[in-house]
This record gives sequence, structure tokens and C-alpha cells, in this order.
Amino acid sequence: MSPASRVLSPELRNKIMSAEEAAALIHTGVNVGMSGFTGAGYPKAVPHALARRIMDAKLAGEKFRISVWTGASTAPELDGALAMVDGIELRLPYQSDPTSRARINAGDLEYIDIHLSHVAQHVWFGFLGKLDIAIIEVTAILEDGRLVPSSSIGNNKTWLDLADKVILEVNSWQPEKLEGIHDVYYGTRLPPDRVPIPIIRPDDRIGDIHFRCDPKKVIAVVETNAPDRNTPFSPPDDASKKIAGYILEFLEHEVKKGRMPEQLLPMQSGVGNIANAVLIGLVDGPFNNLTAYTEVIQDGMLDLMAADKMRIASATAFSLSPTAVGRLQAGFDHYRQKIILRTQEISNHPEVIRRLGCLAMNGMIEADIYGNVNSTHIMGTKIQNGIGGSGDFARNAYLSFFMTPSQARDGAISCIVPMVPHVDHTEHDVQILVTEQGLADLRGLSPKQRAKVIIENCAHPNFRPALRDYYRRALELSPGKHTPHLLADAFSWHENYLRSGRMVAEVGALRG
Ligand code: 0RQ
Repeated sequence: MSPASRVLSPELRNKIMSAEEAAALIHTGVNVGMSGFTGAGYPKAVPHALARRIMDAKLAGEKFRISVWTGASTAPELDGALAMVDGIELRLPYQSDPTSRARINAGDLEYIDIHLSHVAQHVWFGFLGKLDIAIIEVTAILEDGRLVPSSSIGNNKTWLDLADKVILEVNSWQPEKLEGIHDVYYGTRLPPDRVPIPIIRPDDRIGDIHFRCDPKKVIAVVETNAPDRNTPFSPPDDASKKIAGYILEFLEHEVKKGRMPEQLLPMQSGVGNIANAVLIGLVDGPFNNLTAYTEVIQDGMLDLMAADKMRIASATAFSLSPTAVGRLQAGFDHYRQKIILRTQEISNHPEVIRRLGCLAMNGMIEADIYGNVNSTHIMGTKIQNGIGGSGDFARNAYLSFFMTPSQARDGAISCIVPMVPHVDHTEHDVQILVTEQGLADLRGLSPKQRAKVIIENCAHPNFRPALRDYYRRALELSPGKHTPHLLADAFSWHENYLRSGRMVAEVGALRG
């Protein structure tokens, strides 16, 4: 043990070994539950060593593939490394890695895209089979064997509870001051014995600050010192700033109308630059004492906390750019009072989201003229990332916003379309659509009323005539006049792009 070792339990100290030795304990065909949520708190050494082992096995002509379950997306050292050697048979519940995305879209990797709040319970219910091994990054192991979680919690509690065997990575890069920031709820029960989740406000703490783990299940402890790897946010572009501006104006209007308190309601903010731009916009906005009940703590939330605009943020992970990590670590004593990290079945729990009245703000790929949203599939068949937690929040929020620039691929594609070719969020779960063209408030509108508002407020002027024409013809010729559609025309909207040759080139690049 090194003098600075954070493995204080004598029993677990005896199990310290190299990443290669730990990887040698993992066999082909197993289901592995790994820590990690958007580039934070994922194991950094064992998956990489496992990828090398898989490569060696393949060179020797042996088949070696595992199933990988996580909290959400991870980083190149995990998803990238294992996908690169074609070592993943099945992946769930969310990914955003370019290599695994390419493998999924080429049909070589099975992917199950699951609501993030469902994952833990589906494993507890036995829907996904047996969890053989958990590989979990922690900040430290205490003398009595309890574990200090690291920069994400995700599904780690469930993996530690249910896996037959556990491998722990103890990462001394993670600040020791993380201890105390977490809230690990041990009160979850299975139907029919469930009880209410006792969270009434985003700042309520209902659990332990440590994980429990039976030391007998631990087969290896690996010490690491490696940073989390999150991608930097680009500074908000014009479209993001406009989208943020419409949302802030709308929120002010809602407060004036008495439909929302002055400090707003707890915010959920999705992944990506637009969501972050909304948070940055709030720094100079009129609202104080803001709260967040969300999945990830982003750069913009740190800005709001630094400006004393945000009182508390509850999430399951940090998702910070490298510069924001520096700011967090430098000002940890200030930020730690304002941050709670929970298990993801609680950060995304429908019951709590509904009770708190969250404002859900998520990105999308496209929306149709009736308000159905596609968040996951490019041209209806190619997965981009996954539904993540957007459905947990959209279905149960006080208000559900979906945001996108009005056009994609340098203006070749409209993000407002007649009919989405893949539906993640139905018209029933979508209240507000926003593009840089404007905001469509769909509350209280019938499908036909929605179509007009979405086309006129959100579609790019270049595509408005074609959308108006589609809607006019559908209204005239559709057999049903409640949600008028011309099915062949609706699908040819995407087919035209596919036939243009661009998609063929993209798929070619993917396979190459
Ligand atoms: O393609 O990467 O080849 O250039 O789609 O588009 O504009 O970079 O999108 O980063 O804002 O993410 C919906 C994917 C938006 C994200 C999505 C092409 C575009 C580009 C990506 P290239 P952008 P963003 C909580 C919430 C689901 C999960 C979620 C997401 C690529 O927000 O994954 O909400 N959401 N989680 O060119 C064809 C269109 C297109 C299009 C974009 N209409 N047609 N291609 N693209 N629109 C967090 C968690 O759950 C962890």
C-alpha cells in the first residue's frame, strides 16, 4: 500500500492488485455493471486492461464479449476502448461514444435504450438477467469497508447490492472533500411493498453518505489516479443564445401570470450546449434562489451558484468541462453546501419529479407539426445517443420544454417535420418547443392548433412553405381530420434526404 492509499479497510487492502490482474478475473459472456455517468466517476483502468485482454483473446482466435451496463454515457477509456476491440455484446442504458455508436448503427452491437429511472428497478425485478460483476470507481474505502462514492452515483448502489462479484477502483484524483456530498437512499422496496419517496424539496436528504458493500464479494481493489474526462462546452452560439432568450422571456411571463413562483420551480437541464446556454442566460436573469432537481451538474449551474443565484442543485453526477472541474475543486467548500448527488433512480424518480413540479429542458433531434419529439434517431434509424433521462422528466414535469436549432446539416434538413420517423416523447408529454426562430406554447391546444403555432413559430422560413403546403393538403385529403396526415408524403420528407446521397455517404463513412 502506498503511504497515501485511500484503502483503509485491512480486509480490502489485501485485495489490492493491478488493473491487468483484476481484468484477468473477468470472463467472456458476463454481464458487467460499471460506474459512470456522462464522463464522471467511471472506472479508468480495469475496462482498458480488459480491452487489451479481449484483443489478445481475439488474436488467439477466441471469442470474448461482455455486456456493459452503466449509469449513462462514460468516456473513451470505457465505452471507446471496449467498442474499439469489438468487446461489447450488449450495451445499456445510454451511450454517446462515437465508436460504440458506429458499431450499434452497423448492427454489430446490441443496444437497449432505457429510461434512466427504469434501469435499477428492471435489474431488481430480474428483467435483465443476473449481474455477474460490478466495476465501481470510488473516492476511498473506509476502515469498516464502507465506500465513499466518487463524482457520479448513477446505478452504483444497485450494482454493488446485486452483483455476485465486485471490483473497486479507488481513484485518488477524486477530491477527498467529495465525502458527505452524496445521498444514497437505501429505502427502495419492490412492489407491492413500496412506500413514498420522502423528498418534498430538492434539498431534502433521505439516505447515507456512503455505499455499503459486502467485503466478501470484493474480488479486487485497483488504485488509480486519473481525471474524469468530460468534453468542454463551446461558448453559446447565436442560435443557443436566442433559444435561451425565448425561454427566459417565457419564464418571466409565467411568473407575471402567477403560474410560477418568483424563484421558479426546480430545473432539470439536459445535455448539450443549448441547455447550458439557458443556464448561462439565467445568471443575468431576474430570478434568484433557483433550485435544480436534475441529472447532471453542468458548468452553467456552477456559474449560477458562484453568482449566488442557485441555492441547491440535486443530481446524480457532475458533468463539467475541464475548466469547470478546476473551478469546482478550487471553491469546493462554497459549492459543497449547494450540491447533493443521489442514486439515479431517485434523481430521475417520476414520483419526485411530479411532486416538485420540475421544469424539464431537453434537446431534441426533431419535432413534428403536432408536437411529437424524436430525441434519439437520425433519419429514423440511426441512433445518436439515447433517451437518457429526458423521458423521466418530460412525462412528469410541471412543464416540458424541447429545444433545437430549426435546421441541421448546414440547412439541408428541417428540424420541424410533418411526422417524426421515431417517437421518444409523444405529443402528450411536450408542452413547449423552442428553436432560434421562436417558441411554441402548446398548452391547451388541439393537434390542428398546435400545427399552425409550431410551423409559424419554430420552423425555419426556408421550410415553412413546404410545411404549410403539407398541412393544407393533409387537412384537405387526410381521411381523419383530428391529426391530419398524408402518410406517404410524410415519410417521403425524410426519404428525399436519404435519396439525396448524403445519408449514403454518411453510412459509408461509418462503416469505413
Ligand atoms: O450530427 O454529430 O454528425 O455533426 O445530430 O446534433 O446539434 O450537436 O445536438 O449536442 O445539442 O444534442 C438530441 C442528440 C441533441 C441530445 C440530442 C445531427 C447533427 C449532429 C447532434 P454530427 P447537435 P446536441 C438528460 C437528457 C437525448 C438525451 C437527453 C440528446 C448530431 O440532446 O442526446 O435528452 N438527447 N438527455 O447534425 C438529422 C436532424 C438533426 C440531425 C441534429 N433533425 N436530422 N441530423 N442532427 N438534428 C441527460 C442524460 O440523460 C444523461
